[in-house]
Amino acid sequence: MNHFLLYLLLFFAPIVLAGCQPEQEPAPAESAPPSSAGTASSELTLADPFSPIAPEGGTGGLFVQIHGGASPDTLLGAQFDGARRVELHETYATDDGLRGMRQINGLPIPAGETVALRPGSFHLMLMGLQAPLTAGDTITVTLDFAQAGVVPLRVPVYAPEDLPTAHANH
Ligand SMILES: [Cu+2]
Repeated sequence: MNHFLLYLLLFFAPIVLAGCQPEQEPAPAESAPPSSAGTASSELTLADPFSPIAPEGGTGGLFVQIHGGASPDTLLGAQFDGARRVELHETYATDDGLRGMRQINGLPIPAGETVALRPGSFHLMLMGLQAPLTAGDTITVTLDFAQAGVVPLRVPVYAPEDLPTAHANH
């Protein structure tokens, strides 16, 4: 049932980027391949991460924007010490107009493009939380990329009304 709350959040929160950005340095990729194209940033970067609050034993969500570097990469998954496991998910529309979500093994990050993990789309799920995710906390996770390797990321935790995707008048 904790998952049900996240379900509501994922599927009914409007996808709007608020003006308030969490203070967050984009984590540089540790071993980005050398750039031959010389366009834009050569390294993959992460921006605007956030997680909604979630109870102990429940399931949390993790959202972030991934800006591709000079070479294509693939997000393979993530690790979080405070969860039993982390899964990479996508949402999809069923034949009868409903939406579901399912695990995927990798998410391509094309060179120079931004791929958003956001409610209602791709996301990471923190399953079996050993402690609650509390508003105001910051958790540290690591994202695993096929090329960039392990990239640490600090993620602020928000109450539903403070989420970057929060509805203004609900
Ligand atoms: Cu999911």
